[in-house]
Amino acid sequence: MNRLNLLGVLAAAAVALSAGAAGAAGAAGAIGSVQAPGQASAPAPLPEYTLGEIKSVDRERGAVIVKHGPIRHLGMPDMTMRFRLVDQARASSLRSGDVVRFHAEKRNGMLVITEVARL
Ligand SMILES: [Cu+2]
Repeated sequence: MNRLNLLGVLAAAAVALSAGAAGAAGAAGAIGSVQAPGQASAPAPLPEYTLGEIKSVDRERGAVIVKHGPIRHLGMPDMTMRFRLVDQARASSLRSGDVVRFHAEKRNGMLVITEVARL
């Protein structure tokens, strides 16, 4: 299996996982109606994860270049691009060639990675 096929399989698995988690959260919400006063009634939306491969790491600036799959919530097709890491020290634990699952979002007009895990 080549690397692109692997990313495709991982992407499908991530979608299945997030769908399962959302389903479980929905079911728990319907059954467990006990809530502490003052708590928000709606569960926080689950972050959407994207699969990618680290192409290079900029430790000085806490940024990475990632070849990533489509990111629906950002309206982005698959591409290779640079992201800043919110936790810039995290760059030191990432290596070129790592396959990762990450969450990206726009903060102050800049695209950043808020969470990243090696697979
Ligand atoms: Cu992109």
